[in-house]
Amino acid sequence: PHYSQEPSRHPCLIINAKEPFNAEPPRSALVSSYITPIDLFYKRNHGPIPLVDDIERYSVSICGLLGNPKDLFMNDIRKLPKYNVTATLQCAGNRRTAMSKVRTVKGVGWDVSAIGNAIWGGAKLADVLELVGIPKLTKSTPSGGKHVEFISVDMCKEENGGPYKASIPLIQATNPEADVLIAYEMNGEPLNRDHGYPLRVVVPGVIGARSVKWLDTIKIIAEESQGFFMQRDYKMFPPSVNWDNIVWSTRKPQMDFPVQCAICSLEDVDVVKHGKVIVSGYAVSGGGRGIERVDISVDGSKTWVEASRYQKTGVPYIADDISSDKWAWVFFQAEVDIPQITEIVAKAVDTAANVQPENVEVIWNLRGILNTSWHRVHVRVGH
Ligand code: MTE
Ligand code: MO
Repeated sequence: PHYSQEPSRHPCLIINAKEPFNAEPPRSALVSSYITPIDLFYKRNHGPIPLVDDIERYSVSICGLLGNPKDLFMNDIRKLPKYNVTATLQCAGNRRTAMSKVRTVKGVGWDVSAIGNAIWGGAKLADVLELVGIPKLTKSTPSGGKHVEFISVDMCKEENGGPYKASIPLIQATNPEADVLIAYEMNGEPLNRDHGYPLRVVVPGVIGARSVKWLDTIKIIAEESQGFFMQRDYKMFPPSVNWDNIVWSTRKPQMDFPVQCAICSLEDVDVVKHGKVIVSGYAVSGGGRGIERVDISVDGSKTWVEASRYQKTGVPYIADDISSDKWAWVFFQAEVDIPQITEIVAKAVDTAANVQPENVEVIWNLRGILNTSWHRVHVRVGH
């Protein structure tokens, strides 16, 4: 693989790995706007960024278990109804660095910013599949338990130089309400190379690993994808499993992400002026579940205050309201009085009353995924 044709990137990004390029914005930049600017959006790659230059000839082949395979060109996709879906993409490895402090885990280290919220523009996968004769999901359509595999053009060492692959169940792919997109725009601009130009999949509410970039093939298959990133990565194992006793086939590929939150207005160890501190950050849950509550403690979790929540500045967020963005994060904010030296803690509750685990130890796993433990920052009052 060669890294001589990488795109240029914003100098603010914190680089966690250079080749393949993996980078995240500083915490404070992450929460400076509800829609994450493209150049500050985290970049998560497993190989060099592909260069698709002949857009006229670029096509996506739809094949596999169907009677009528087809190559779709950009124009075919653009002719379909266009949807703009505001959705938060989160890498399963978000907050991995903190998990690694308990016991070493394998994978690129990330602080709390392997996450971003964008307006994805494109066609619904359900409409694309209809073009090859696969009906949209209704109560009576049997899916036969099939899956839809997305195959890219990038080359990953985990795939022995082959392309990145992932799959989702056909019932999700054909459900218009699931809002799975074949996206060609991000925040109103054509997708850039880092984020999947010319086409990428966006699977809202699901770990970022299933949102395949640089899409080349959509394949209808009988079982879930046998690709590396489905079968030997991005699975959640218990703390007892280590590299000597791991049996990959005992677990399912991770899909929805659990409830998560992080404080982004403060870093370890910030020195703050006496008195009031603004504690702000993001909260999000997978599977389209909204955020019910965010609790903040400044006394080691003895007492809590509830933070205010919003998506649009100045408008209180109401979970499950039609005016709220169902697949998107929620920003929270609270003003607190802090003692001399303290740990500030944030934890979120989603609309299914799912809570975050108190400690990272209890969810430690060897691949370091889904660190959704209570988020803690240490601050000190100075002068
Ligand atoms: N798609 C391809 N083709 N190659 C990749 O390496 N990484 C996945 C996913 N899609 C990846 C991919 C992972 S793990 C994540 S978290 C998201 O893309 C990151 O998307 P972003 O770089 O646009 O933020
Ligand atoms: Mo990821």
